[in-house]
Amino acid sequence: MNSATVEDKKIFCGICEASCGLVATVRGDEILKLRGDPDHPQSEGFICPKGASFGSIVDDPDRVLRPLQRQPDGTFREVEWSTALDDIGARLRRLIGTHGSGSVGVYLGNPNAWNYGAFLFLTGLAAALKTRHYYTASSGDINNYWTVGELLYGHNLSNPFPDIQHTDFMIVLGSNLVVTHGSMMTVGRVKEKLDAIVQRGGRVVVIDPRHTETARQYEWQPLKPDGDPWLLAAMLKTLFDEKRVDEAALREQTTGGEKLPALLSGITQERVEAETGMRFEDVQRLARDFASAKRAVIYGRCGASLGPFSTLTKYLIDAFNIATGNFDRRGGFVFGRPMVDIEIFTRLFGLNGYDRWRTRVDNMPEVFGTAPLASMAREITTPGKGQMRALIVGSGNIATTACASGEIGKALGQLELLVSLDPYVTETNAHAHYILPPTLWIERDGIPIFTQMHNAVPYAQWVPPAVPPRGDTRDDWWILDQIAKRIRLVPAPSRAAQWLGRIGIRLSPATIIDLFLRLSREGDWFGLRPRGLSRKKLCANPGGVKMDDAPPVGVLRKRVHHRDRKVHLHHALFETEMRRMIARTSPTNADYPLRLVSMRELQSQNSWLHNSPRLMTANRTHRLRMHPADAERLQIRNEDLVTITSRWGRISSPVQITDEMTEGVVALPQSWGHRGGWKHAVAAGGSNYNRLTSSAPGEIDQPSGNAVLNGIAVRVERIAQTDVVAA
Ligand SMILES: Nc1nc2c(c(=O)[nH]1)N[C@H]1C(S)=C(S)[C@@H](COP(=O)(O)OP(=O)(O)OC[C@H]3O[C@@H](n4cnc5c(=O)[nH]c(N)nc54)[C@H](O)[C@@H]3O)O[C@H]1N2
Ligand SMILES: Nc1nc2c(c(=O)[nH]1)N[C@H]1C(S)=C(S)[C@@H](COP(=O)(O)OP(=O)(O)OC[C@H]3O[C@@H](n4cnc5c(=O)[nH]c(N)nc54)[C@H](O)[C@@H]3O)O[C@H]1N2
Ligand code: SF4
Ligand SMILES: [Mo]
Repeated sequence: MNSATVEDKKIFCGICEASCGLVATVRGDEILKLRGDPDHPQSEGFICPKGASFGSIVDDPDRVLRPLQRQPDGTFREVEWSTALDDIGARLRRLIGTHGSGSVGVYLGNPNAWNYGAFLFLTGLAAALKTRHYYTASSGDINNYWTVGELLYGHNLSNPFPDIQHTDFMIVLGSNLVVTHGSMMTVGRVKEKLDAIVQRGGRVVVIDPRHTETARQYEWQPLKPDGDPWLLAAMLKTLFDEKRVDEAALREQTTGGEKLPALLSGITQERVEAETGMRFEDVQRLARDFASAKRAVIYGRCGASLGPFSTLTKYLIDAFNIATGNFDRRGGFVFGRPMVDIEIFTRLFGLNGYDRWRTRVDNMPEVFGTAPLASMAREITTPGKGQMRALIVGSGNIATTACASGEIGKALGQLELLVSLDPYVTETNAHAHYILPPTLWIERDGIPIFTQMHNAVPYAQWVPPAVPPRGDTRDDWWILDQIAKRIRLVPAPSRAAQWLGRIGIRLSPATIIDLFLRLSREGDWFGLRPRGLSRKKLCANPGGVKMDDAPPVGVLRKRVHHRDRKVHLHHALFETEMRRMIARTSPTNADYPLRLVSMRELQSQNSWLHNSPRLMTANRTHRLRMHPADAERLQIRNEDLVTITSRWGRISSPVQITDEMTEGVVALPQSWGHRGGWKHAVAAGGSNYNRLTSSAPGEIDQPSGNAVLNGIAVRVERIAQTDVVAA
């Protein structure tokens, strides 16, 4: 019996971007309950099943609690930290000595994007190694944001987002907000916020090929996969043709706005109808309704970000919001009010940028200092100077989540050294030489450093750990620092910090971020602004401190980084993309007549919560969703087993016939079909969606290298149980 007292600790959830405020009821190291914190400035008591079940991950019997070393027979053996780290250090020193530090790669996966220490030290390590092999989960979904941010506003991280609390008309393009709680826009209680738009007489229009949980709540406009840039271009062209654009806004806020009509000149009614599946008059009506709403905004996410023209699509979303006079205005498309001025600091260290160099094998442009994951397998397998020979994975399951996942899986097996920081033996790190076990977010302190940039309600928060670390786990940043020390590097992006480190002054991530916080616009400037923020002040109020009721407006001149303080709308790159889009022929034909799209589920978080029996309940199975008319044509009945074949791969799945699909489109939850030591996840079965996707340079978004994971042309065929394709 645990004799410690029962305590409530205020923290925030580190699973998804919503960063909900939680109350953890703990007794010593035991997690008794996790519930929403009713007093949290943004999430106001909300919690989803993932957050509430996180205790089952922390105390998962399959969780790795000590460093694991792979043995010649492929099994893993527990070793001491010093044994693992010393051997990793020795191997890295040998590799660097022979092939240079550019032969070492780093991957920043989704969970560590929310882990400030890991984020800082993975970025710092890549910088100190001076390697071009820095890959992130962003090339699976937000490289197009980073690209447009740099080109339009002068910084990859510049990301205007909807002022959802004050808008009268919101178009949700390819996002299932009530399930996912969004991305690149942090809104607590998003469903209530959307409901409130309708309650105050406004409209929410969800544009999606699937009649999703979100579409069912509001107005649904079906769209063909990849129809987004066509729809946006046609809407914008309508407004230009009818002189409904806000000329004054374009003139005052941008340069290059006058070139938009020429960019859109190749958009024809016939193509728009063919590409979107919408009637042209409906496209025009939507544009006019939007333009006549007092305050309106388009928000686009994964459905609009994982297609072949995702940078062009993101550009058109921003251009549309700006041209309709909704940019930097209340209820429109606004900048956030961050507690830490990350944009300014990353700029000071020269981290932001676009196309400053190209990747070795595929000649893809660098985005925010990173190379696209699509190129990783070829960078491992193609010999020559700069070939990647070692990889440190900081929270990633890329053998499942990356495009052409089968290719990645094989290439990882060729690495001379693969080190994975991960709480599980996954299908990715089954190839690893070492698996190093990290603490999880509830066991370490936290500051929502990434999502604070686009909070619908600006607030600041820094929380202590709720429970002590399990087993012999260590913080990701500590592990990275230990590896760096053994190769005589300081994981820091600036030369000054690297120099300080070399003379023995190595700052912890908490000290670095506190320094940034105190020197930010909201900071206390070391006492000069007594009401400003510091780590100490925030830790004394772990439930979070509200900074304002809404994001600021009228701040464009302070927030755009270009010297002229204007949004740069004209870039030749968008003209090239527009031509490429117009020249594209349909990927479907008689062999591949259907389009496959991904699907997120309420009880999954990408690939990594599938080992929780609380979340992966017995009634959950992996199923391909198909429209009744398609099923009838293909003579498929509910629960029949089928193969799904694309130009790049084949997997199998049972079918669920449902009229939530549109005809011609099938949907399958991504990131199932596990292998490795997470037994419950493996037992759940399912197949790996991304076997059907491609990493070929011509098959990904050209400007940003972002993967194409939606709208895959496939055929579906009924099979017998004996023909099941392995995950
Ligand atoms: N088909 C298809 N594929 C997709 C997508 C899609 O929509 N469709 N979405 C893409 C998107 S948006 C994303 S973001 C990527 C995500 O893909 P990844 O970056 O691979 O991320 P996850 O699957 O979330 O988890 C990665 C690993 O992190 C580990 N982990 C969890 N917490 C921690 C921690 O605190 N520290 C460490 N070191 N490890 C931890 C987990 O055990 C897991 O193995 O997938 C992409 N893949
Ligand atoms: N429960 C849960 N929450 C999550 C995650 C999770 O795995 N589970 N993952 C987190 C991550 S990493 C991210 S990035 C966010 C993503 O958050 P969302 O962007 O909301 O993610 P999805 O559910 O993939 O939504 C994409 C939608 O686009 C539709 N779609 C597919 N193709 C097209 C197209 O060509 N055009 C249009 N207009 N729509 C299309 C799909 O049917 C789907 O409904 O969610 C985060 N939150
Ligand atoms: S919505 Fe996201 S942040 Fe909120 S409780 Fe669920 S997983 Fe955690
Ligand atoms: Mo993501």
